[in-house]
Amino acid sequence: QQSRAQSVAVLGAPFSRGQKKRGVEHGPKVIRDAGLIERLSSLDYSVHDFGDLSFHYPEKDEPYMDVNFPLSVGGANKMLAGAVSGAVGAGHTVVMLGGDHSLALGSAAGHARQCPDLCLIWVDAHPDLNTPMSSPSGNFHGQPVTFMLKELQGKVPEIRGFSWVKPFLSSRDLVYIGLRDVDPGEYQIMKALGIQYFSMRDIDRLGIQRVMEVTFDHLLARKQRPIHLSFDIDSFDPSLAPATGTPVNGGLTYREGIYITEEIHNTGLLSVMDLVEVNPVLGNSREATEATASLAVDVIASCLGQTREGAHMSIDAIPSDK
Ligand code: 5AB
Ligand code: MN
Ligand code: MN
Ligand code: MN
Repeated sequence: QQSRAQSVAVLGAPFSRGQKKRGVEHGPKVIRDAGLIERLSSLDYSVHDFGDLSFHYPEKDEPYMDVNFPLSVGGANKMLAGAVSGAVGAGHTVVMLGGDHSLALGSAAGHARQCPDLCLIWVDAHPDLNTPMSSPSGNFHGQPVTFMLKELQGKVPEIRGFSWVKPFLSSRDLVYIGLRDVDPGEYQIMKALGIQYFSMRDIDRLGIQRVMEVTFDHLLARKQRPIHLSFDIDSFDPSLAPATGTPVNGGLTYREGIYITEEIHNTGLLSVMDLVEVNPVLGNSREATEATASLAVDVIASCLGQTREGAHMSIDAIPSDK
């Protein structure tokens, strides 16, 4: 059915300095506790759990323009880039567990070292496309895409901790899905670069099936290439994913979210995925936190081939007592 090597590497990145709320560094633990490894093993994969990266933080890490913790963010992403690159190079499909969304910079940059022709699907309430000058918060988790885009080279200042970063993505190789909270500077960049995006309003108008069709036309029609999926759990409606740092009303339904990931799996081209912004400290109850983590597991399993029509495990015949 699928031709890709079926071995999955799970890589935890317990990092939270891309924003100011504590707790998101526990994302990898709660997602594992929700049964991730067992779920992936029950699909047809050999699962390699690489554990969590351990980041070290400089004692002094003053803001640089509107980037808080520049040395921590730059350093963690550099380390993550090496880990992702290594895992992809070793033939794994990679699942990166955040941590906040600043980590997508390192994850995608490491992926691009092995797969320079990758394309990026960004599922999020937010485009994370502020520059260090336009950011309203100073939080780097609202800026990682800016540092990936070749067209924005020259718009980003040199920042301590970021000297290793080279833009690697063309704006036509990026599609956003789920947007509903876009800052003025972000909107201006999306329009100026002609970035393909589907806001929640677009999903209302077109339906999620058409959205995915146009997404793949846009990214894959010219040529088949590896997909990097960066999935922010806040793309879902807060009623489904309450335990996250920047919830926005009017998000994806469960069925829309899972349809997106099923379709990505069906391309056979998923190479690396990020699952970020699960923050167990922000759930109002234990149930709320567990529901969010369990949703994250569903998203990941669906990306890797879990279907709603029945598992396609290696059962060759209808069981009988013969
Ligand atoms: B997330 C905001 N645009 O830049 C900013 O959760 C929010 O990774 C960013 O999508 C949200 O601070 C970052 C207002
Ligand atoms: Mn995000
Ligand atoms: Mn977001
Ligand atoms: Mn499959």
